Amino acid sequence: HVRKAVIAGNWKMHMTCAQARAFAASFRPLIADLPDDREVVLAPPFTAIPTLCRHLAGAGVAIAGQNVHWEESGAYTGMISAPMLLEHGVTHAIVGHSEPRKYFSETDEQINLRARTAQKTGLIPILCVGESDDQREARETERVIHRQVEQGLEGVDPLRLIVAYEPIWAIGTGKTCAAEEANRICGLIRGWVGHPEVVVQYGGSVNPATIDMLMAQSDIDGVLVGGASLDPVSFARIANYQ
Ligand code: G2H
Repeated sequence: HVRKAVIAGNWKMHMTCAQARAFAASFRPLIADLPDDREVVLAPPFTAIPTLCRHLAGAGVAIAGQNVHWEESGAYTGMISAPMLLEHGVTHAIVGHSEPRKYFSETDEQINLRARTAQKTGLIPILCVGESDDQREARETERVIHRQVEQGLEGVDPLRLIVAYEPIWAIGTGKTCAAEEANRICGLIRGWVGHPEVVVQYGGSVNPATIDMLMAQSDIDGVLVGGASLDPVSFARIANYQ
């Protein structure tokens, strides 16, 4: 890999502060000898961010928000802004994950605003894209992802960006996309972004048994891990991929 690999964990709505503290204590020694060709990022729930930052300080783990609002402040009950994240030392923010796209009807336009604000304030956006089961069946995969990339990245600098390809049918289902197919789509995404240096991750049921095969692909520069990032031993094994 020419590009530095980025191994990211997305805890979704899991982990209290007490659980995050216990995770950090177990995880820290397991990643002490990580090769320097890779970076580890963790996206805990907002409430666990200060705890995790404190307990993983100096361990070489970057912290991400699971989302970020496009306004820096304002009347948006329940939302979290980029300055609020930056104040805690957060460096990345996931935008456009399929869950908020589905449950909160987030649009590509809103996701684009989030990505822009993230970059403008100094956060690295992790833009998630991916097709649903129906779209895949209808052979619309490439068209759907092309649109998500194009609209999501309008006015966004490809150099301070991560794109995660997460086929929705592979999320939390135990079905991993075949490594060669994931690689093919990640290569297309790189072409659409139009910059060879952009980091493109694969996400969707990544686990210790599939990580080595995925990371051996030429266009997969990292992974976004949900379920398997909740267990320190599993996530450390993933971070220590061969
Ligand atoms: C996809 C992924 C992490 P999981 O949502 O973003 O979750 O690995 O549980 O499929």
